[in-house]
Amino acid sequence: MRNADEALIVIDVQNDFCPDGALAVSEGDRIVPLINAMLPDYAVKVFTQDWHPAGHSSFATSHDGKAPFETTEMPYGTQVLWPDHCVQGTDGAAFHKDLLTDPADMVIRKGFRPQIDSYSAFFENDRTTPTGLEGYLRTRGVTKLTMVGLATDFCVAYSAIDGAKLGFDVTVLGAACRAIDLDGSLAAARDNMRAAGVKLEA
Ligand code: VGL
Ligand code: ZN
Repeated sequence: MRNADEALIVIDVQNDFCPDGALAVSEGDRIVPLINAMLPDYAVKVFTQDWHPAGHSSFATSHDGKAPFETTEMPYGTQVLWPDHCVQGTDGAAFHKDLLTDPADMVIRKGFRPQIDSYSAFFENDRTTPTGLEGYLRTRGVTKLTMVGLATDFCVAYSAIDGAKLGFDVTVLGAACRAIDLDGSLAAARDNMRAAGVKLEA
C-alpha cells in the first residue's frame, strides 16, 4: 500500500476510446487489467469520464463542412474536431465493462459545457475553468499523482501537465496508457510533459 498522500488518477477508460468505439484508441482496452491490479495499492482513487452533451462543439458534426480530425478556431484557441464520442448517458460514455469502478472514491466528469472542450482533469481547454479536482485532491491531502488511461497524448497529457503546474508530483505510467497519435501528437505530448516536470515511467 502506498502512502496516504498518493492518488491514482484513471483517465477516460470508456468504451468510445476502446476498440470498436467512436474514437477508438488502438489497444485502449489492453490497459484495463493493469489498472485493475494497481487500484488496491492506492489510498485515493479518482476516475475521470469524458462526458459531452449531444451536439458538443468539439464534434466535427457540429461544424458545417468539417471532418473529424480537422481543426477549428474556438474563442479559447485551436480545437481538434472529433467524431461524436462519449455522449452523456450512452454506452460509448460508459466505463469499459471490465474496469473495476467500485473502488473509485471520486468520478469526475468533464467536457459537459457545450461550448468548451475539456481534455484535462483539472481545467477545461480555456485553461482557466476549473473542474474542481484540484480542491478535491488538496482537501484529501494528496501531493503525488500517478496517471494512467486514455489517451496518452490528449487527456492524460493535459491532465499530467496541469497537475505538475499546480505543484503535484506527477508520474505517467506508459504501460497503462495508450495514445491516439495524430500527426506526431504523442511525441509532442511526451516532450511537453517532460518540460513541465512530469515523470514518464515505462
Ligand atoms: C479525449 C479527445 C477528445 C481523451 C477526449 O480522453 O484523450 N480525446 N475527447
Ligand atoms: Zn471528448
